[in-house]
Amino acid sequence: MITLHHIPFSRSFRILWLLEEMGLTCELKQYSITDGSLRAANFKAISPVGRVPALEIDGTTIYESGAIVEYLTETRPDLGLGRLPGDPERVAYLEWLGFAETQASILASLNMQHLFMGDPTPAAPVVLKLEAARLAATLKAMDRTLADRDWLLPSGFSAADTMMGFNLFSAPYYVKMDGFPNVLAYIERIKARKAYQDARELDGPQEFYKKDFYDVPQA
Ligand SMILES: N[C@@H](CCC(=O)N[C@@H](CS)C(=O)NCC(=O)O)C(=O)O
Repeated sequence: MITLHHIPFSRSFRILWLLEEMGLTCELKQYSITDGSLRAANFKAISPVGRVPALEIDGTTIYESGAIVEYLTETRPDLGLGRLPGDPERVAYLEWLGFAETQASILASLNMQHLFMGDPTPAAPVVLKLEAARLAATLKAMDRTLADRDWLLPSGFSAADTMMGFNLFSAPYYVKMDGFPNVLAYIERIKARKAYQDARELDGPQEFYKKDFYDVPQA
């Protein structure tokens, strides 16, 4: 039995999607970011600062999405979704796993300020502008990479795409995507994958974004 601790439209989607790509079924334990369930003592025993994803598997429990991805791909190498030591794409693969959190931390900052810090502490426009520009820079790097390939690594789809791909469903709330045509085409390729579609069915509706685009407010 595999158990995934999950919030719809959060980083735990990376793992839900990867499990679908691997043909592994899991039990989903659903949480909400706003109802206090992440702060409960029984969940903090699983994930010390109360964050998702956390995965119970093979008699152990792992938190941190990148660590979970590495564990899953390294313990199931026959499924071909990781790039193990010795693989010529190993370095690029590890870079994308880490870069996914560089990009996600910017998104988390934008989410925090646009969605969770309303009155009486309005977010600072200068910070929002800076974070949107930093997000655009990460999209530019992806767009350059995707100019000559379908997936982030030249040999084809990998778990790096589930780590990075998840971020791309939040980025358009903060950055106009028309400047990144290769990323837009990549998003369409992701949406066409059966495992992605099946994971979305299991995911449930997102509860964060209330409008299509969050612009930088005028100072
Ligand atoms: N680096 C961690 C970040 C996990 C994380 O921050 N998850 C968010 C959801 S996307 C969360 O659980 N936030 C709850 C909170 O901050 O209270 C990972 O990649 O797993």
